[in-house]
Amino acid sequence: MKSDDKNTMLNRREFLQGMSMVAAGLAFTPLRGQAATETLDFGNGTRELVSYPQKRPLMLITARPPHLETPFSTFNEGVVTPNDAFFVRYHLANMPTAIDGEQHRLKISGLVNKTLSLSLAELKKLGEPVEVVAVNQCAGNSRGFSAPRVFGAQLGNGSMGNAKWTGVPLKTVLEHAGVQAGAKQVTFNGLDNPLMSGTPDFIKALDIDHALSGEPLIAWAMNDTDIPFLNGYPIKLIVPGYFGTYWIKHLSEISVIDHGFDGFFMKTAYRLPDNDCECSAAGIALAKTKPITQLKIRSFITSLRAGDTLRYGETIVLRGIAFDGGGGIAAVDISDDGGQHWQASTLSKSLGKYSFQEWQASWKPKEKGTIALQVRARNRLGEQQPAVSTWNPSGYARNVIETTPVLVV
Ligand SMILES: Nc1nc2c(c(=O)[nH]1)N[C@H]1C(S)=C(S)[C@@H](COP(=O)(O)O)O[C@H]1N2
Ligand SMILES: [Mo]
Repeated sequence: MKSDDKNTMLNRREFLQGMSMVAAGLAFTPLRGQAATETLDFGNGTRELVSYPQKRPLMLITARPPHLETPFSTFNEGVVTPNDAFFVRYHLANMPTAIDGEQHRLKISGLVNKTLSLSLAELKKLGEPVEVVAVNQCAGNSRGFSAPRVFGAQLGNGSMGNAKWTGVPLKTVLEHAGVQAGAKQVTFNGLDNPLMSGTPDFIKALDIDHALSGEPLIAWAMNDTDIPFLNGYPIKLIVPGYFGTYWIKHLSEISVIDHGFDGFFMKTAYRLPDNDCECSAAGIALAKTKPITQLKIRSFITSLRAGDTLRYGETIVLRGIAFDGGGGIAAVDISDDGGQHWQASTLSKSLGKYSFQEWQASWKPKEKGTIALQVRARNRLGEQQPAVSTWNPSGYARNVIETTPVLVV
């Protein structure tokens, strides 16, 4: 029997029971054979759809470590991204393949009065659970649209998702340990490790004020159920409004330190040009960079795909999503004339300032032919998406006004 055949026999229940990704040594063999693909609107943009445990078929970026994107049509199913459709991103190949939630411990050490090693049950007893609906977006989401092309995974718009997270505030845990004077940053590490000794571990840091602000959470539930294995079971750091890179999965170690953490994934990777536009020109070395932090404002039409055909004379309802780093979406407008005129959309009830914000607008094509529909969001801070895309060497934080060309006949 080929391992692919064996994999199809693993049912969902087997994985949910022990949260084990290994059954008979089948760790992370994607379920192939459907031969289904999705094609992104840039060069070499065809992606195979593959099934991993607890996941519906997602777009395969890399198999080891698993990197999966959400097909964009998912975002039209609802404002909350289902767990089985949520994207997956890992950096290190030596990742856990089986985790016993009851045995898992979260260690808190460094500049604290008392070093802690907390079980999930102990963590849950530290305080009343809190909930936040928040967008997890990879810094490299939409990187594939960068022009000139940049290094790194050529991602479409599916490396983002919106979920309800339940957990305990990081602040509560840190206060339980007792933060000492002189604390400057807090570092976060998960169970995954590098495969080779020269590769740096994936560790991220937050400033102490941010860590103690009450906003970051240590979550054990995603959309009211266990966090899927590939999204960080059994606990994950949630940093509302910040890019996904800070949202450490399989969180196992927290350390309070008296200096700025200078590990590879803070000091070298996940950085933006340190200037007002956070942008640079291709081929010119960057003078100064800074860590990427908050999400930039974005919006999408989800109810139409590029190339869809519409009937002249018919009014349709356009739908989509918008989000930002927590300022709160104030308005989403659409344009069918290259941005000369904008029509206001109606915003649905908000699920919170860190959530996808649903919008809709009635629209009637004024002429036949190809029409470029555009969508633009503005937040309560007055920030608005730019009409022209900026560029940075890693293709991070793309947030240009999106255009969906449709054919009216
Ligand atoms: N332990 C661990 N946590 C991690 C990462 C990782 O490689 N290891 N990658 C980060 C990055 S860059 C992103 S975009 C998000 C992706 O979260 P998801 O896989 O749950 O969608 O996880 C973050 N947390
Ligand atoms: Mo990421």
